[in-house]
Amino acid sequence: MTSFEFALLPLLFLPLILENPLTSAQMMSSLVKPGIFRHLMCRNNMYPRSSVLRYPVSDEQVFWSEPFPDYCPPAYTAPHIGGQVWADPPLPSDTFWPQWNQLDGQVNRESFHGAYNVQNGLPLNPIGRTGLTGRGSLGRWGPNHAADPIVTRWKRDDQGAIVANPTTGKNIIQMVAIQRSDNKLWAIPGGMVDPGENVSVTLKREFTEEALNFTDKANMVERFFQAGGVQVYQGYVDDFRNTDNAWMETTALNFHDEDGSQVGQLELMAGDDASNVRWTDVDSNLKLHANHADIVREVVIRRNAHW
Ligand code: RP5
Repeated sequence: MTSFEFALLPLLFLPLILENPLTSAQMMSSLVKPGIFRHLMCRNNMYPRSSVLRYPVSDEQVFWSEPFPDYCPPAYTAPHIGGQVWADPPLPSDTFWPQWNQLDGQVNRESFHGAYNVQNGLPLNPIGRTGLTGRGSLGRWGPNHAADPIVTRWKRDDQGAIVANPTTGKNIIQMVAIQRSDNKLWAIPGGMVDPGENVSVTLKREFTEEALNFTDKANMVERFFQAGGVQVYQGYVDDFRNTDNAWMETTALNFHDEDGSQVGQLELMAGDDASNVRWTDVDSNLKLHANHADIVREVVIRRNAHW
């Protein structure tokens, strides 16, 4: 084999690299790593839909390994989650004994970041301090598992030609974004995984409920999702609802309509807990809820799109 042929070898594997998900270790390492990543959205602010102020936590005080003797966070669990079927009972309790770090009946209490610590009977946020104990408005103690469908297509002009950015020369990718009713921020149309539910079911359900509301093209949508997505991230979400004892984790998959003939053609309609929905150009100016923009960036890298 000549050195020129040898240099071309990686190209042979390119289709494989593009079609196969990264290993979960690779995916997590690129975004959120306990001991390195410092959450931002769940610190130094008022807890959403409450008058509870989080105890101040500086960048240096996030990790549990850093001594913080004065740390005295308030406890808060939103009254409206009491008695909900999707929520755990309060802790401590004589009758409720969650099985941490494992599948607990139908409820997945495992974290994508390995075993989390449990202190005084309560699970500890694997990233660090948030300035608040309790569950806030999250249903589960420990990880609250969500799924995020990143539905994309290429931006096209009136003639149907793909539009590239003049500076980078790379094609512009568009995603379906919803505006969340709770914080008014644009976001991936994700949602919570029900106990025992397969993530693929959650992904399609959430997208249909939040971005399509009603569609007479249900079969096409079904086929689009069944064709499979590419997993781009699995791990912690820097969600504004996180606390020291309850936090969001997600599995995010990219469903790409390459020729724009499927979901790329559908009329979007906000439903469920979304107040707006639209196709959004994706680039480095993208501002989304939590760390969703970082997750979407993984799609951009995989698709070699403009950023
Ligand atoms: C985010 O909140 C997740 O990434 C997901 O998009 C969403 C799930 O919560 P709900 O939209 O159901 O409130 O942290």
